[in-house]
Amino acid sequence: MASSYSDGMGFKAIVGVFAASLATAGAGVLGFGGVAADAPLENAAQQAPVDPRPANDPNQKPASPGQTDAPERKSNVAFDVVTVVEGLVNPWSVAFLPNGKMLITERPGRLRVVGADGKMSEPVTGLPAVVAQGQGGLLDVVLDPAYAKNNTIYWCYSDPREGGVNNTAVARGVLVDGDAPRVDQAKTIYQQAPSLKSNLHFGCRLVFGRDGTLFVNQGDRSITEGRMQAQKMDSLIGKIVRINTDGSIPKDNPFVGKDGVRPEIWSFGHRNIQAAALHPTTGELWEIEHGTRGGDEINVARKGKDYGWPTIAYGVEYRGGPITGGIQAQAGMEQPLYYWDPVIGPSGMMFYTGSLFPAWKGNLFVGGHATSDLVRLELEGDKVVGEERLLKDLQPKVERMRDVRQGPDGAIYVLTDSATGRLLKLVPKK
Ligand SMILES: [Ca+2]
Repeated sequence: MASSYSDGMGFKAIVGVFAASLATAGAGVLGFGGVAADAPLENAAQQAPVDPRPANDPNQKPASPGQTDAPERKSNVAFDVVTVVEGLVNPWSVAFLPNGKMLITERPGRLRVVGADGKMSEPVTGLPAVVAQGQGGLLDVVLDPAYAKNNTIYWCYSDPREGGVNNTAVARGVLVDGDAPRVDQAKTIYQQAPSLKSNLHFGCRLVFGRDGTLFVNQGDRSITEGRMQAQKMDSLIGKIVRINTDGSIPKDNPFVGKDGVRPEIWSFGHRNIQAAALHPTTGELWEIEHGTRGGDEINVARKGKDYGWPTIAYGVEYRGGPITGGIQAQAGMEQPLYYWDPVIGPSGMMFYTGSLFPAWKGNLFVGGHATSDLVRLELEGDKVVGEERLLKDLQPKVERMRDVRQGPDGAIYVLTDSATGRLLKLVPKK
């Protein structure tokens, strides 16, 4: 039943069933753990995949060894889970202000300033209206790299357009904190075009490159009309775009000056990106896409490259049946570094660089929205060599993960997605 997941929509009905299947699966995991305790960890780890559920698409084969099903690697790191804030309505993104406070978006359209003590402000005023339907609403929020000087923030959201259509948009503004926090000079700097009538697959994560340009990681809007544009270069659907902070286009974008190609495009053939981060060593953009059923995938989004959607894809349609031509590879199209089958429903990611958890340094953490866990990946260069699932037994209730970030204190912060969502903080066990 968990395979009914379709990235964020209408699966209240399956949550209960999924919790039950987790409980069943838990017994298997514990049994494996018992074996591993007496066996060399490396040997045991090479044998068992981390996710005991059956594959969504048992017929597909990875293009290269290790591209899926990394072995389980238990880190045995002891940590406490602290609730920092509760009572958030479908929180989507958290950003850390230099004064110890935080910004948190709630998908229905509210931006909150939250103190280190968990005290939540009234909604920040001055933001434009959003389409709060389906997967749409107020999504990611990030600070300007020079925030300490300019107090500027950027957010992406689902923008209602005339005629009942909408798109993913990015706006900027100056945050004025206080008893009644507000954003001044709010200005939309980017609109995904064309607008479509859909409440799905808006993406969206914002990531600053080291050169100060802004990557907007988007989706394909789910409907066929959008999906088929992921390979069309006169459309911004299914693309990662790269813009300057005033909305202008960097001169070194890959398609600047090419006839019939939108100059905003950085890379193309993307399905729905809700997780992205800059690699701390290489400075490259990594992103994770909600794939098909059996095809969530990690990519390094490189300049001008084609990531294949919907021509190639791992997995099958959520409604059943093959994707497009049912192929997973084609010359000229990039293979994902890694894919999940069964899917995790990825939302939110970060590379851990802090000092609170030395054993986790360099690991990639990903929010499991469908699996209601925190996925920890061990990397060797751009290869995933081990996987662990944390927070599966979250108390007092199992919750879906929407965002994961490293705080300035080196703790790991996780936003949970529900009508009573929380900001959690993982700290070393006392
Ligand atoms: Ca792909």
